[in-house]
Amino acid sequence: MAISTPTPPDVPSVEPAGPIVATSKLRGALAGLVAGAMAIAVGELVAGLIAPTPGLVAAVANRVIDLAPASVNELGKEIFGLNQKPALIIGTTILALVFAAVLGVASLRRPAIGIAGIAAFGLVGLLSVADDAQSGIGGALIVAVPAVLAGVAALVVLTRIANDSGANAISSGAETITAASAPAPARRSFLGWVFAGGAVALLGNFAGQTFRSRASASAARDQVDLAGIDAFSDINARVASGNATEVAATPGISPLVVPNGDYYRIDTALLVPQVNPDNWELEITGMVDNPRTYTFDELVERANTVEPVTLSCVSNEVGGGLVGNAIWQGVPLAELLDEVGVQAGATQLKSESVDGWNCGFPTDLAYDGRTALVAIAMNDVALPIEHGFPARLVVSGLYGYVSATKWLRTIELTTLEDFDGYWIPRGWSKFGPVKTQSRIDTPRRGTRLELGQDVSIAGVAWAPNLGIERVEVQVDDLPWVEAELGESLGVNAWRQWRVRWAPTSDSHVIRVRATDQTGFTQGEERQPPAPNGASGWHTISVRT
Ligand SMILES: Nc1nc2c(c(=O)[nH]1)N[C@H]1C(S)=C(S)[C@@H](COP(=O)(O)O)O[C@H]1N2
Ligand SMILES: [Mo]
Repeated sequence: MAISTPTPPDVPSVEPAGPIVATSKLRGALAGLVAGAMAIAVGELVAGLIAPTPGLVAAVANRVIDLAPASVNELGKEIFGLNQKPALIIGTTILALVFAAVLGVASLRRPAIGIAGIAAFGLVGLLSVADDAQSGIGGALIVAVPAVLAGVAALVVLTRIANDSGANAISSGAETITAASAPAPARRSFLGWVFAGGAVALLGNFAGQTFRSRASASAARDQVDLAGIDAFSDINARVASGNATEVAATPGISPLVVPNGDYYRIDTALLVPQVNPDNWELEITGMVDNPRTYTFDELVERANTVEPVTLSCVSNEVGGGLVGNAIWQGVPLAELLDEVGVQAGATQLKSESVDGWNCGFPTDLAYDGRTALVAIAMNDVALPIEHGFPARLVVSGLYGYVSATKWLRTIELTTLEDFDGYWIPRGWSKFGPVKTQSRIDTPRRGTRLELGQDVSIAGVAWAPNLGIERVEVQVDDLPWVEAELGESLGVNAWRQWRVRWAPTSDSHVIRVRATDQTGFTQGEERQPPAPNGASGWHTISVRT
């Protein structure tokens, strides 16, 4: 029976000539460091995908907390306060990476040591994850096995490259002619691999965290219980009766209340902020007598105001879709402001999101009787994450860019002079009252109709905080005709409208204008969205 040699083919058969010099130790350490980072990152990535299963480091840190004597945990809490857990995770990560770097150095001569070390490291992680209340042995295997494989692969590849470039460096010292040119590319390619590996590890880690926070925010959102609030039943009855009207039934007309999934979305967030309300508070600060914070649960408990409000984006073109009516539930802003005691001279209410976006509007407007809410729900459910979960501002009659901060974190009372919101230096007006507007939803522009066909011209009109009084339609040069209006949900909500008409020639131009309850009628003159909102009559052409 033939017995194969015990030396695996990937072990370098020749050890580097001479003593391992300091630079090659450094290479070994870097190789180990990157391999360790790769293992952790792959674990994070996989665990993030199957969250709430913890990653390897967090699981180990949790076990340390579980196993440490109470006195040690008390001391940790004293030193790090609420940051005890993050501090422990950072500490565990550093220890693991140092361990990996040492393994890397050892692996230069004996790769088996590195492989065994990473496997041991993975086993500790596996047992810790398996022990976690949020996981089990299945989740632990799913996290730990790919992590160990990735770590071992990275270690084997990198130590081999490190040894090759080390060998080059040494031989080049001995040679005389090629010495100058030989080592540089090898060293550079090793460092190239280290950087690439490090970058991949960072990216994997970041992706894992992103998946995890997404899971935790949506899990928290699913648990929000709005059942205690019965103010909905009243408004829902009004919406139902509004939806039952003939105007609302016009094919192609915008709904009286836009479903959350169809609601326009505008923000600067590349990645939607994923906020777990357990780690969140609303802070009201600045020129107030008693600055304080509110937890999400406090806000939910006090969210007894339910109001339909039509929000609009200042960059909405005439006839555009960046506008929508929804039913918002929240706590009146004025109520919270009274609790903190706004000081005289605090002329601007600044608000900021968890991701640093901000805006501001005159403080007076929170007190002039309009609907102004710290909203926690939209159309009967907790705010959708992309619409600001856990809380946002909704202020009737102001464009979103000056008022409607999503993922709200801070309200700060300041002065109009002392602060300009995000969009102000970017060319938009400091003040953003919504312009009274109307839109033709149907027929669509360019539609082919039949001569004499019974056509419903229909759409929506809005003048939030003022209310729509009248909508009129003009076809070609005929007199303006007053439209039939759908149900009113109050001055803040858009109003559906309809006119019945029959085409009489091969082409027609249709335009609409609204009059609000101050008596103002939209003018014909077209203004672009910048700097303070588009104006003009929405006008379409149709053919037969
Ligand atoms: N945090 C944050 N909130 C924000 C914005 C933003 O960029 N970031 N954009 C505002 C703008 S310009 C508008 S029009 C509204 C849009 O709200 P919606 O996406 O829920 O329709 O959100 C406002 N709130
Ligand atoms: Mo906007």
